[in-house]
Amino acid sequence: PQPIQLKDYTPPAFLIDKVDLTFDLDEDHSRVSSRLVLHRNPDHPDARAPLTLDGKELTLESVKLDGEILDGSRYQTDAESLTIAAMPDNAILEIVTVIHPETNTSLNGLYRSGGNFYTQCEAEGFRKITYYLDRPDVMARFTTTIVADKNKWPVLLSNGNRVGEGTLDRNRHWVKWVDPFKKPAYLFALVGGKLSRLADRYTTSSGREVALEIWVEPADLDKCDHAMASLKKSMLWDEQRFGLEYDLDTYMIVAVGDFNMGAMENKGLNIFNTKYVLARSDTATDVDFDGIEAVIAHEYFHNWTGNRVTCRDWFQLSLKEGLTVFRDQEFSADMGSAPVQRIEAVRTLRTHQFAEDAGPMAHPIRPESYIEINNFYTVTVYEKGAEVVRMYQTLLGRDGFRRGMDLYFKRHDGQAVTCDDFRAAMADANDYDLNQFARWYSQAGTPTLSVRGQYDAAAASYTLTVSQTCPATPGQGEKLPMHIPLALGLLGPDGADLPLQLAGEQEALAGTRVLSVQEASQSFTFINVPVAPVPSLLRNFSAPVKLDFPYSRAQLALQMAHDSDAFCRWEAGQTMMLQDLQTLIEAARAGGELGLKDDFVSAMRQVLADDALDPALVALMLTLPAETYLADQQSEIDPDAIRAAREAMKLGLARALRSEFKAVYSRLQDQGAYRFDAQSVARRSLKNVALSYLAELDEPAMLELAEQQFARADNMTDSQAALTGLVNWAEGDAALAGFAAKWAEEALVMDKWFTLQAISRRLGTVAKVKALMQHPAFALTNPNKVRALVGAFLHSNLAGFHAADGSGYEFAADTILAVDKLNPQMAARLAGCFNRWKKLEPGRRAGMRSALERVAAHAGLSRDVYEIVSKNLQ
Ligand code: DPP
Ligand code: ZN
Repeated sequence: PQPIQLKDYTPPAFLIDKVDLTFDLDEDHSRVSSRLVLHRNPDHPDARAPLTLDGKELTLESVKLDGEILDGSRYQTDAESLTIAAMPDNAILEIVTVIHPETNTSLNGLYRSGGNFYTQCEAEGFRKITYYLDRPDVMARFTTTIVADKNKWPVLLSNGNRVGEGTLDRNRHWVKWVDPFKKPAYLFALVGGKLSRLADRYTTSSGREVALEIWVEPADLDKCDHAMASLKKSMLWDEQRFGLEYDLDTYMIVAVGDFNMGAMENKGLNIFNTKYVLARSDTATDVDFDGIEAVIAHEYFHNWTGNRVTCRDWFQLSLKEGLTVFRDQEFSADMGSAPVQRIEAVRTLRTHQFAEDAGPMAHPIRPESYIEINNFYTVTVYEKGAEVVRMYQTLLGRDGFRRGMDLYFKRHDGQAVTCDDFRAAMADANDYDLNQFARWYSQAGTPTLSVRGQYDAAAASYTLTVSQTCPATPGQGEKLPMHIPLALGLLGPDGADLPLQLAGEQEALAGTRVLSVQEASQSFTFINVPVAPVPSLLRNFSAPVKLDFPYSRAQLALQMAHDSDAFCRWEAGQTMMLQDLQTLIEAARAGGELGLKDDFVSAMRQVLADDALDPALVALMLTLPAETYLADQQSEIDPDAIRAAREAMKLGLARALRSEFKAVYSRLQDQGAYRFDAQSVARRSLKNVALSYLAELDEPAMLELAEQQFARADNMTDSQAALTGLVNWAEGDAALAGFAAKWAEEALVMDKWFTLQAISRRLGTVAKVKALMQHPAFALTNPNKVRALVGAFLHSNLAGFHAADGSGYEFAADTILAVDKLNPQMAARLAGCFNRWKKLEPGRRAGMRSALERVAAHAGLSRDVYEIVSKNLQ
């Protein structure tokens, strides 16, 4: 397979004004009739270019051009296209194709799930429905008529407004939808089936009445209230924060259990993974509730950032995704605790995106080439993309950012544009030079910011020297300096913020300020600094970089106890924790003692005792970094040493702070009936962190705490937390069995049951995972199940996956190949488990290499998996 390059972009030869689709849905095939009104694109360089439509896995029945049936000599088809060489400048093209949703296991295009019909068209699924110009810069007005059996598929949905319906012969009925907004094909959606609806209403700020509908399987109707509440909050928030209103009379969300991604923002008809819709307090955890609120918001926000203004080509994916993730993060910050949301976003970025940026798949947020676009729906494009958008706001301020957004919509509503257009709107609206900032879009890799401080007592000045470097990444040897906003404060000996005054400035300002770092190395001198300060750097994580500053342990302890910036407070604790984990890892490799340092233990004790701190922040400060994150800090990865070190720290803290954890647990234990609000979530999170430490102690009384919580819990957050503590011990078996019996019918709860075992240190072995794949609730065709069991094991169980005998690698290769036959997109995600292979110790490295080579040599590999394994082997 050949890579597609950004530099090869050319505008389409034809544009489509209007498309009328008729779907005739049935059990053993479906027929799609399409009528396209096309005209030649004056912006295309060749005025006589042929028309080449994209199409895959289609059976072509007929082609009509301006009313005339074309015989086979007038067009050509191959596996991926249909070409008509002799095309008039304006034409009406009618095409009939037959497709097989009933055997479509890729979950791309039109497919079946639980008997119903659903679509997923982003990025290139529409070409599996009919021949079309399947590219986002071709925007057309869609009309869709769906015909199907009345009893089997009573509900028939598509984009826009329902304009007609009726009955036909053979017990069939039809529904017609018109979408008044032009859109790219990737935003097309169709749903047909037996579904029930939760209905509500919303009145927009200008008085538009919008009907809100959430469509789910009938048994799930009692799990939609949180999603509906989240939708209404999102609609209000976007009006208040960005002045953006909804633009159709109906907003529909449909939940489906078989879905490759989280959700999809199809115009007026979002299709969601059930995981991001369904929640009842007894089936979903606080993390699930939070995720639903964020994803509902994310897809809703796409209506403006993605749909009204879309991407010119798929290289610009971050234009809509980075921006929309940033918007949903800002929304979540306003709905809950802003610092907690921020720290969690940073954890995700560091654990997953920094790893991607350091491995064989590293790419800038605007990639320059791809083999399979589905492989570029990445944490880099999404989460690092969101950090890049956040940096505009950090540099320009909230009001400046809003001015840029307003100009972006004023210029580009109804268009398909590029990341440069967004950056130009930000620059022009604020008269701010963002030329250097463009490097964030073109350079991959995580920059390191090295900061050194020099206090001059005689001059009462403090000079920070800031240098930046960025490591080489595949295809990019040399990097140029980036434009980096560095937010900081200076702490006095009591931990309070000192006033900040740069040399040359007239007055001092209190609190945080943002320095604009643009050179490879540059200095900033603060004056009137009465004492040597402790710098509080990268406040609120103002840029997606690694920070290097030689903090002393005492300085870290001061920041942990007093920094006014919650992120820096958490970060100081993480820094100390990482230093000590590193020491433990080295000790474990050398077979030495695995003891904790006193200053670390007492800093943690102080955190636990600080009543003024948000309990959620305390919980985060006590949460150890993931094994994979620790692995990424090593020059050579020894999975067993990492596990031993991490467990030694957990057990060491549990022993040292036993009475503190017990006190916290008892204090927070009884909270009354379940509520989902920031305060209740915070209290539950700290209580359950305390329980997770106590459950490490090999003491019957502590396990009894977990057993009691498991038995009494009225909500899934507490139930899952208790079970997590129990599964590492033999006592967990009864609890696991009880859990499975109770929730056998709840697919999303069974996903938790699979994951808990896949990542457990006691149960998470290749043999156990294989056995669980035979469980009746597991299905290799269902992405949620594959992610919950296989994905969790390969990606989140470092020591289990990297078993020294290489069995994890053989299992990974076998499973990737099996899934690839069904669903290449899903298989490629699993294949990412090899991305760290070059950093493993030599024995495991060899095992991983031969597993990778076996996959690469497999005949009939998909483009998706080919791209991942070939880039790994390069
Ligand atoms: N565009 C979709 C989303 O991010 C892709 N899953 O919301
Ligand atoms: Zn998105």
